[in-house]
Amino acid sequence: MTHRLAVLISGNGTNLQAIIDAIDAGRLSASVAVVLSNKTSAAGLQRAIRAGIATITLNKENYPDRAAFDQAMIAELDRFQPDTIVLAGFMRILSPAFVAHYSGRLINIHPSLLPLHKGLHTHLHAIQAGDAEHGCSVHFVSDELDGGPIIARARVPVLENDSEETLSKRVQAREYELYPRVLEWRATGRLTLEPRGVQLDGQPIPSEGFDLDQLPAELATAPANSRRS
Ligand code: NHR
Ligand code: GAR
Repeated sequence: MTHRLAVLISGNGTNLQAIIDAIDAGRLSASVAVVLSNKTSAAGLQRAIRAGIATITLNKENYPDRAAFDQAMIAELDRFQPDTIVLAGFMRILSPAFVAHYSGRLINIHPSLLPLHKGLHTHLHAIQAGDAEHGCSVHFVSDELDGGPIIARARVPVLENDSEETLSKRVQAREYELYPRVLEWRATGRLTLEPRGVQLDGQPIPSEGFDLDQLPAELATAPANSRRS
């Protein structure tokens, strides 16, 4: 009955931790059915184990090509019957076959205000471009890298003396607010991807997604079962 998440990671897993914490705090009515990593060394795997969540690690060296690797991911993930596949610092590009298999169920958080700064090293690019603001975006995944339909974004200022590190920390703090929020809309069946675009409560959403700091009233309220932890 509860909405089942599969979380894909490659590294630290702090977004995974924010999701686990939101579930524990009653702010997200979902369960993490499985965590999959393409890196044996990913620290996020320990976070999953500590939370009693099943883990899968797949090493690309054991597969002849991307298609075979992605088919193996599909086979492993489908055993857990996930409702939503959550990319959380997953650093490997997904094949069209993978994207098609999970069409409308595959979501990513990207560390920029999309459509700005697609790809890697986004914080450096925002600084070098002289952007006054930066942030993160949650989007449905399509075959166009970081180009799928945007669901919501959160902004941060870029400060005078920011380094990649100081700016990324500021952005990540917002990721931990934004991702559980969006996933709660999924878990409660409010958020879907339709042929005509992203729908929330059966209505189209702005093409640049919602702004976390300017949510319409019906989205801004915390769920009834939320409690402090
Ligand atoms: N796959 C598809 N099809 N579409 C997207 O939008 C995807 C995706 C897979 C991952 C996350 C993404 C990000 O948020 C993501 C979005 C990895 C790379 C990359 O270049 C780029 C973007 C993202 C993730 N990966 C290299 C590769 O060859 C490897 C880089 C590395 O291992 O460090 O896969 O930014
Ligand atoms: C996050 O900041 C996420 O936005 C970014 O990597 C970090 C992962 O941190 N994602 C990408 O760059 C995707 N290419 P985490 O592993 O601690 O959640």
